Amino acid sequence: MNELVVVADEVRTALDEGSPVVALETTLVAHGFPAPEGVEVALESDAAVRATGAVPATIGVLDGRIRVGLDAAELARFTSDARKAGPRDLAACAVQGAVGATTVGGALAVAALVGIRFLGTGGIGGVHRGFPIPPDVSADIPALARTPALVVSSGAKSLLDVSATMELLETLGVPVLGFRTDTLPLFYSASGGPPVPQRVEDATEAGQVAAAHWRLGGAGVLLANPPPESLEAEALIEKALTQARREGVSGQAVTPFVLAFLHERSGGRTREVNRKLIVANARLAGEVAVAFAEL
Ligand code: PSU
Ligand code: MN
Repeated sequence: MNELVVVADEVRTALDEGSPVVALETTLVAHGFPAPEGVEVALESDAAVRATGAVPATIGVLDGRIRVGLDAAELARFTSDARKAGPRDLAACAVQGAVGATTVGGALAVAALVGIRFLGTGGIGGVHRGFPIPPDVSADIPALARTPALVVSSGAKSLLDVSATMELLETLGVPVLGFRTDTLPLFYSASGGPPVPQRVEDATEAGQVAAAHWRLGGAGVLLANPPPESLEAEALIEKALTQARREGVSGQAVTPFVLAFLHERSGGRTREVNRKLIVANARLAGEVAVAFAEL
């Protein structure tokens, strides 16, 4: 295989046997939470995937290699000074020996390479609000459009233009499945989002739709899972975005800036909800991976 990519033994064995595997990204570890909470969230997600019977495969760049499957000591290296690694950044991170914390898009690019079909995260990136100049559309979206994998998230992060993100997903032919919901969850809150085109009632049905989509030549599928606990954060999000603009924060730095602002100004409440929904999404990704393997 590709010597740039190192797959942990446990993950390799599971893939060879056709056993369920769930990819997890590392941007939320490095940039989504203040240390050491990112690593704690990663370990909780890892455990949640294992509890379903699937094998977790956390993806990041370390020591010149794209690594698939990371242990606790390796996860601890994804500190806030890690590079944020989207699809465009993987190669340079590897060549330059930088620690690369993968986004959903970055992790999907690796998943496609090694044949992983499921990924859990908090909220995917999407179209940023107000169509800024230059426009800011997360690489998560085109990665979803081209990768045959199902991503479980609590919708798109609500700091985005969520309706525009839904429209773009439709344009790119990405099915959005509401998990026991008719509307797209808004990351921190379960309600108030745009309608989803399809609703599924359980992990098996989600696995069946994904399998059918792939048999029809389709690629990414988004399974939108409402957060286990809801929080109204819109007023704070607007403040955070204003502050980001005032400070000239742009590009890859916007999402971590806004999340950190919200975590601080909400007295840690957004952090708590964010943490719980990430773990819940990892668990659901495991359940769908297991159901898919049994189809
Ligand atoms: N979900 C979270 N916290 C995060 C992310 C997702 O709960 O920090 C990360 C993911 O890695 C996602 C990225 O790919 O945010 C999107 O960043 P951007 O909008 O810059 O593409
Ligand atoms: Mn961006």
